[in-house]
Amino acid sequence: MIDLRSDTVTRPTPAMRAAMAAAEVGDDVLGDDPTVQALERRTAEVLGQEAAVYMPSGTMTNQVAIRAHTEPGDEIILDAQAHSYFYETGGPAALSGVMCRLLSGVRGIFTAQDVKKVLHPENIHFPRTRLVCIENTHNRGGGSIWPIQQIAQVEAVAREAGLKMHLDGARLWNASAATGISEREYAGHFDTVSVCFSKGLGAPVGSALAGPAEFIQRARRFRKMFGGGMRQAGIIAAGALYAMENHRARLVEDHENAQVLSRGLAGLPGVAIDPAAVQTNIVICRVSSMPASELAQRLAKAGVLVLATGSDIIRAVTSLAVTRADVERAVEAFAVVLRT
Ligand code: TLP
Repeated sequence: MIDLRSDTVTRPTPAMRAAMAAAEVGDDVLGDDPTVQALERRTAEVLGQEAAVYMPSGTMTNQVAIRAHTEPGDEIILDAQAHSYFYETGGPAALSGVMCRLLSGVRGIFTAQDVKKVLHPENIHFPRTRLVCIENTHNRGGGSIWPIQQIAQVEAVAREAGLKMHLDGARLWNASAATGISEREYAGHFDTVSVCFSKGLGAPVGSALAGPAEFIQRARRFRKMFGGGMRQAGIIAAGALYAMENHRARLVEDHENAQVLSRGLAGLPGVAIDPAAVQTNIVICRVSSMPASELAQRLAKAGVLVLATGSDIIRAVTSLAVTRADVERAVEAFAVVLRT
């Protein structure tokens, strides 16, 4: 099977498993796991933030961030396609009791003006707006990269209005690999940053939330409350640390493979895709000759796994789990299925 469903499907490499097997561990809830601590320190350093806290998932780092930035009844501003809103099971409402003010960005990317338009005047009728969330790269935007200037403009509007900035950087690594702009430079525009080790970097489990030391201490309480306090988590943290140190540079290979895939798909009947719009490792195309779910099923029979993320939308993601040859074979499978 060629698995293009997500970059979450990657399995730990032998070297990563060796690092995990050799990890020193302790009870992290009691503050005793040296490997978790090393990962947290190193993550904070890479992101240029004061502190970081390791959690089981990107959903938890985002939702803990939202919870720690807000109180029930507050409002947060984010794109309508943002993972934190679209794919996190109603977390903002259920876990934080906040209102989501949704923006309609272009491929998940909105403007400072969009934010300005939804700010409330100081008045007893309105919820208190607290937070602007940005996702970079943007998943449902097709791995789109936020221009750093545009982040700075949004930040300026947010700061002026007294709002905090949170980055869902599940794939910040991909943005940095593609642009050469460091993770630290992107992160400098935000109060808090969530990063995932279990996507393109290929670690089996985990994400981190980075930010000011005092905020991260508060986030630790919510991590515990949400059930994310882990014990000998050094075993998995070692995989995350290994991934962050060794797998960032190779992400450009995934981006090249996404290019090969998108160019291959662009030539096929009933597929709409602009390869120039594919900036990182996520390839999204529209299909017109059959429902996307049916195409996904037929491709699976031909040995290629993709996700139908809309009635006419197919998503294919390149990662450590797929080679150039796999991607070429996937294009052939698409061609066969679409022509029959
Ligand atoms: N994304 C997954 C699915 O949930 C859709 C995927 O396959 O792409 N932020 C972003 C931008 C994400 O893409 C994801 C996962 C998360 C957060 C959540 O991470 P996890 O899966 O660790 O909770």
